[in-house]
Amino acid sequence: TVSDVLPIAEAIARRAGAVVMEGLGRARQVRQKGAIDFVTEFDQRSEELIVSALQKEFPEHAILAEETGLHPRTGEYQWVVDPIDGTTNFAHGVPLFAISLGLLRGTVPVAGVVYDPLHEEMFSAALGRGATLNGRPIRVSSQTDLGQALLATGFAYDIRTNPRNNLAQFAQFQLRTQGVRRLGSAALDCAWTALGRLDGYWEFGIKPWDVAAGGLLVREAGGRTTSTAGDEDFISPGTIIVSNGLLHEQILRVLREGDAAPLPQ
Ligand code: LIP
Repeated sequence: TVSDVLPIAEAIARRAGAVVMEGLGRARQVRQKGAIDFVTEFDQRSEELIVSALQKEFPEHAILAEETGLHPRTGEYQWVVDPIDGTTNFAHGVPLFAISLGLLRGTVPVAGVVYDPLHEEMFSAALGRGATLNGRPIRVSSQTDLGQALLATGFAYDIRTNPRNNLAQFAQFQLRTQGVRRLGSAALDCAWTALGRLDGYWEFGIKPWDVAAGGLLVREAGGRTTSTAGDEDFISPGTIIVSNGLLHEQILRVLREGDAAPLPQ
């Protein structure tokens, strides 16, 4: 079953986490991918370790990794790998980033791990088998009032050129919640929603490797994961909302109505 891959994926994520932790505070940009999008040597070393380990353990599985792209296979399973989710935080020495390994069957996430090596927090889930933190079951929050909710979001690397850059939505939610955090790691935004530290997270222009594992974590922790249009498939559109489920329709309404959405009484 798909849950059989979890111990292997967790062990690989831990090994990658150890490599990344060696570089905290001393990472150097080695490749500029865009105006504010770059790679450190530790992204590369982490990804090399993960990809070669996955190819050894699951030779029939394809892999899509953030830095080296697609390693195709003919089977139905594909790993999506973010060797350091929160690269910008990591490169600046900000201690908030994670390793994310998601397993897709088609575009449906069926297993995933998100590992935060700083806090030694291993988030793990398999389809239909629940979500755990360090082996203990986790559940989303029970918050029902958006006005009292703590949300997170992020901004894509094309924020300076893309008119739909999420800044308007950031302001609209700030006025309609207890607060919105921009933590810099989509994988942890999702994992913390699954754990109930956050009540929800949304982002436009997100990549499969950022959110495949995290989106499953939230579903398996009793929450809801959709695209920002409310579709079940959040991988193909490259947009996401995760929430405790109770707040999902309220979040969709603010994204749909913008400034016209009701303000808290
Ligand atoms: C990052 C995401 C973050 C998003 C950034 C970037 P990376 O992933 O975790 O939520 O806002 O634009 O995509 O590049 O650090 O793996």
